[in-house]
Amino acid sequence: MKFQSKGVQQFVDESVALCTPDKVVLIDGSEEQLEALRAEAVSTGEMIKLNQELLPGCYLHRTAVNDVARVEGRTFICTEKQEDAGPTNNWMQKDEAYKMLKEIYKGAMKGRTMYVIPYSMGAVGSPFSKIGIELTDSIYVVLNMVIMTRVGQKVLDTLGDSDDFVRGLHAKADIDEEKRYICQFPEDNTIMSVNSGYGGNVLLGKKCFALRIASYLGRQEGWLAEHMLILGLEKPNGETKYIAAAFPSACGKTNLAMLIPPEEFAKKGYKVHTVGDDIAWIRVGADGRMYAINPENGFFGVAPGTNAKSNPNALASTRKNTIFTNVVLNTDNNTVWWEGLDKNPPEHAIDWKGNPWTAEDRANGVKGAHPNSRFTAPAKNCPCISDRFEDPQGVPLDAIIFGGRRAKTAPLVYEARDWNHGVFVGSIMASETTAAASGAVGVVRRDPMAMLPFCGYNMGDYFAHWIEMGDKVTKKPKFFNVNWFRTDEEGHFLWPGFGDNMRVLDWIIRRTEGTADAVETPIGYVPNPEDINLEGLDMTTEDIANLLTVDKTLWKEDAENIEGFYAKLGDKLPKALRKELDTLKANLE
Ligand code: OXD
Ligand code: MN
Repeated sequence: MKFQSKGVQQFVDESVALCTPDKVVLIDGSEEQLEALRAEAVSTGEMIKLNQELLPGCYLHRTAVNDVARVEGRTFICTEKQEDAGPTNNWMQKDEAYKMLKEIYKGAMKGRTMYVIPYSMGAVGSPFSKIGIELTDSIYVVLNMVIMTRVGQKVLDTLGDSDDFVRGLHAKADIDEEKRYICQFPEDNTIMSVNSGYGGNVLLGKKCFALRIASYLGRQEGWLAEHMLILGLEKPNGETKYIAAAFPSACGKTNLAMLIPPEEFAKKGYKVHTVGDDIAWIRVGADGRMYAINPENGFFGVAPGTNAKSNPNALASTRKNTIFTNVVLNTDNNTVWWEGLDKNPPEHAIDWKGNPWTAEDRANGVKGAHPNSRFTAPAKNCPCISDRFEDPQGVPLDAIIFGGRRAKTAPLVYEARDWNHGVFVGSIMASETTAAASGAVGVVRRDPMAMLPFCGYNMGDYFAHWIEMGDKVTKKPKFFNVNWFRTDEEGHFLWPGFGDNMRVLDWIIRRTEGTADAVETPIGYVPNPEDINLEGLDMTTEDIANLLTVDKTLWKEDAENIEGFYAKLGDKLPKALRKELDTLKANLE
């Protein structure tokens, strides 16, 4: 196999010598080649072809039972010095990591085929875009990458003889948990993933490249790679404002990105357009504004809970050319099902482990789909995909939102005073553990900018990079924090969420335009209850007032917790953030 780029040639040759596959196949992106791979995966049982009338182009895959989620404990940032990975990442010295990994990869593809996937994160040729080469022995990975990224010969043509690409080597090996490693080498533009076949660990364009490697590249090159959705909010006058928003995993990013406005808003002409649901690459434009692209080409969404009410746009996205992972197979009509899809679980079914799933299992509370089961759906399937989804220049941001899951502390929404305060608000993002997760309830986990598992370098340097970006962004977006998860004394949610989140987005946009009011509190600007449009919602301004309170005692506790988190960063903590924390404390006195 011959490549124009010497770097690609060397990477492929060395990886073939190490993994010794029987065959090497270049993925050219042609439908013919992909169709042959789908047929092969079906013949070996790696994928199940679903009902082609009801779900055209759709397939089901089941992972190994020990391999169902990203594994943060086995994810490493491998650098020369530990300080460069920082206190929030697992670290391995990079030469030692290469040595250890090479032993595991040795001969790992014997009897298998190695697929060479040239892919672009971002529209091919966009100035924001970056190229990767993933080598994998999994057809499932190939077919998912084809949905999630732009794949094929056109990418190699764009790369030409350049060596500027990210190397990704994935081998399933024995799916051995003890030898599972997801290693990023940001200093070498390299990713090595072994002994897993699950999405986030093996679709190397996503978390490994578009966040961990890209965040490092962004710092070198003066841009930002963020764990953010991007949406366009169209107003009745036809103008569209763009918002990027960061939330920890499992806080409803995909739902917010595809929000359907409540009837009263829809009637007036408000619409939401999805640009991205998970990752944003952000650069500063010549006009001093921030511009964002979604580097992905599809959605790797959580299936359970997705339904015609919670997210009709996501559901519609999965009705064709989609790969389902670890959901229920309905054997009566060869379609799929998951908990929370509807109230009619299939009578005859196979669960995500491949076992019969019976009425008795259901009565005993045995779940049919894995809670982290997924759909991989092409972005262009989404009924509300933005017409600027492919815009090579990105979309200009008017607001950046941070959010988390807090029962009491954070109000429904508040606005930061300025850029540095906004960065501070992002840096103190946190979620509380819920009863649904194992372990103690109400424990605060700090997840700055939702990047805790995804920042490819020292978190203190990352904060400093954000602060420094403020000098370049002369036309600054405004920063906000939202919390859809505030509860009453009995633990009931106080805010309906979903489509009604539009009411908060509306206030946010009006704040960026200077047409909505707010009051100053110790933590920032909070709306007056009457500033939130409640038309058509069965809530009083008093209910809203309850959602907007800022309890100084709780915030003092939180400030102590932030202090503890910041202490971990040592001298790397930017002075500007130290100052913001001191201001918060003073405001609370
Ligand atoms: C994801 C995550 O899968 O953040 O997007 O965990
Ligand atoms: Mn995510």
